[in-house]
Amino acid sequence: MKKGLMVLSLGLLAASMQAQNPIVQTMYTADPAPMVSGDRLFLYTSHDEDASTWFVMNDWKLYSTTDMVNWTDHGVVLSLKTFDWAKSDAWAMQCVERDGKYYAYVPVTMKKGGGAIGVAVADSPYGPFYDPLGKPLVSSGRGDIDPTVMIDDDGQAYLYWGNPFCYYVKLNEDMISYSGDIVRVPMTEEAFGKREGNVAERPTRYEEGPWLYKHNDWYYLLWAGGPISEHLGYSMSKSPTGPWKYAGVLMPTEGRSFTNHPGIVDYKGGAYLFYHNGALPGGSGFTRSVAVEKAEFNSDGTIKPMKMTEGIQKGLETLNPYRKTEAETMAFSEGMKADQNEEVGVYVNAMKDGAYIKVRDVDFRKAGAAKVTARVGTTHNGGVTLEVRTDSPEGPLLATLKVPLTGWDDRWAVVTADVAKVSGVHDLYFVCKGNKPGRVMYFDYWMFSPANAD
Ligand code: FUB
Repeated sequence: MKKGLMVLSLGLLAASMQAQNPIVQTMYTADPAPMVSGDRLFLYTSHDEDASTWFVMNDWKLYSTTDMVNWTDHGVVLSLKTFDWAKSDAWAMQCVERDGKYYAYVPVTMKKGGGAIGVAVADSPYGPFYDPLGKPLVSSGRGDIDPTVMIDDDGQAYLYWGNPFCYYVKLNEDMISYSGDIVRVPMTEEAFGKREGNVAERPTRYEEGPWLYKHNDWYYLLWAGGPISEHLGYSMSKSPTGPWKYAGVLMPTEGRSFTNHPGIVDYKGGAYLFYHNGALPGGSGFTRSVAVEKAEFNSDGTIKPMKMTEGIQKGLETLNPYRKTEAETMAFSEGMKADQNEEVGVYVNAMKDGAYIKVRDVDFRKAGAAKVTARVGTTHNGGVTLEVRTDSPEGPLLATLKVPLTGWDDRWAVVTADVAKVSGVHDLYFVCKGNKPGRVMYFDYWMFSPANAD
């Protein structure tokens, strides 16, 4: 599989130096589903295949951060193959933690036809996930997509989903079964607002993509609203089962994708709204990208409306360069494509001369670094280098690593170079240089050694 080497002309990416959105530039991602576990924010996403002109979606990806600006790609953690009975349409999922186990709720189209929601379980957020039921959790035949799960403070878990109607059911403590009837949420204007235009079967703004969330003493149901192109709207209640009261537009329609999809989470004292758009080069309603904004609340519990921006500008912590860091940990990149294999897991490919990775807020401390080491490879015989620079892709040169011919990306070399004087906190750029056409090089990890102890 060499999907990572296909189409996607990232060469056109004229990114502002401040851009943090979209969060992922190395492939197309959609339907963000954040989850906090321990001190890490995990972000599950669906995955639009390159050059798609329909929803061509076969697997789900995982990213994570501890600083809200540098994100690590953990690769594919679930796929249609996880579910024997699933055929296609790996759409919007959500994963929640309960008692040290991780439950991923996914919508798919079944081999026998029709949509359904499955559940997979893992002992770690990174997987491996397995299907404990061997069949769908929900298959009502009534628009079973976009599951969202929230476990309330009293331990009761709720599963909401649906398009064009919104449903919920109470999950049992095992999280893989439910009790009671499936309830259709009353689709009233009071609950979801009045839709513009006259659409008999969709009188309210609710379209799809519900996200159930509790913040202080309010329950929130965020959703993608119509008419298409979608905006994000939300409803509030004092109970997880409603009655819901329409609370307004959270994010108006924008961003070159006719769908949007909310996911909101509290993390390290802030609240963050994740969504998607078509912001990458080649981006569209079928080649989408996830993004994030900081959410702010009014004193009455309502959420301040948001526009799509360049993203979070201030990181929550610095990054230690004296620990091994994966090349797929980045704040932004240009001309890079992610892939994964058995030899090294996830890695990145430089698809053009000058392709770079930006890593934010790297703290070299007072004494600085002596050497930098990286695991790299190329199929070119000579002339390929990995430049390490600070502050911009053309900024001060810290080191130049020669990239030897290794063969294909199942063969790698660990290379080391001396580092110029540097101290304090800098944004770091790994710039891939090589003039021959095609994939310039591939890059797995990097690490500095300190000049002296501080
Ligand atoms: O990604 C496929 C579908 O598009 C999702 O299930 C919807 O929420 C919309 O984002």
